[in-house]
Amino acid sequence: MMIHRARGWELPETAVTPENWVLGRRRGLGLAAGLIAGLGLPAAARSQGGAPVARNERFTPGRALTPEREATSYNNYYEFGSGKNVSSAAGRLPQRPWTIRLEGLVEKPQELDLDDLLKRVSLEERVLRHRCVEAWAMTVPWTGFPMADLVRLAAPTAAAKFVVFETVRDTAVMPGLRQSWYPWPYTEGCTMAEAMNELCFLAVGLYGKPVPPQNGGPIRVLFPWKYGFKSGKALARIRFTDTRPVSFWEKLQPSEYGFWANVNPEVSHPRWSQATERLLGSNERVPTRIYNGYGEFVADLYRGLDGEKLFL
Ligand SMILES: Nc1nc2c(c(=O)[nH]1)N[C@H]1C(S)=C(S)[C@@H](COP(=O)(O)O)O[C@H]1N2
Ligand SMILES: [Mo]
Repeated sequence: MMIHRARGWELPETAVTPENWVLGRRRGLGLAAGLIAGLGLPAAARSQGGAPVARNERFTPGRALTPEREATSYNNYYEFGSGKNVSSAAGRLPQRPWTIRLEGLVEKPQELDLDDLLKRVSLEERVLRHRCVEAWAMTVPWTGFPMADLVRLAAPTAAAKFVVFETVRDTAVMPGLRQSWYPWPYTEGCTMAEAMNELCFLAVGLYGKPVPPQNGGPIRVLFPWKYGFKSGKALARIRFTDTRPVSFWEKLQPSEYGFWANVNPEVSHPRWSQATERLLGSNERVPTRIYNGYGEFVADLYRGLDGEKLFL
């Protein structure tokens, strides 16, 4: 029997107003239609039960949307520099044609054209909270599809235990790649169970438009319950392996960044308290929640892993 428990983010919160909800929803649906038109998908793929791209209401954000301008102008993207103002530099990254390679321990290694891939999945919109380890946060509407759908396309073998997400390495437009002390390409990873979790999402749209390059266009992964650095941008390769990958930040600074990186207000980063977070576009600080408030969906993934550094 299902017993309804209040989810973390259903607790009263100052930022929520009915206006935000109504506006956000209408705008989301309207612009999502634009996104699909913009991606050039066939008409058949556009209508799903009447709505162009329906918002999945299972992941209620419990917070006001971050203004689009803030979310798209305050970014972390080290390939384009270590500052937050990378949108014009990232704008030089070509978004099409784009291919993603599925490789490693899979039955069907393949190189997928992104637009072909988008014809084979069904898109939905999700408003998700994002929490950077630097203690800022945003709440934005993404369009995309569950990572589990891509895993099924790749058909990993029984030996696959981990998934590795690799960002494109485009030396022509990414000046950061010349900084040879960084372990390029930007690489992140998760367990198979995490990749199959319904919250793990591949985003191709943001605010109903293609994901802007600075936010990880044309396609990025999202782990909304983990610190933002896990959510790699501009994915070129997705690899299935039996070995736990060492990711970009973990290679650079293993005392500060680990493999799991689940959000936890009670486990401080060596340089930042994680107790609260600043909402982009406002002066407000709000309490941070364990698993970024998504514990109901993901806490089970970590049962029996008590010896692991789950929050680093
Ligand atoms: N390829 C790549 N992906 C990346 C990063 C990066 O530097 N390069 N930064 C990460 C960090 S630290 C955060 S907080 C988020 C920021 O996403 P946003 O700019 O869309 O807010 O992207 C993550 N993904
Ligand atoms: Mo971050």
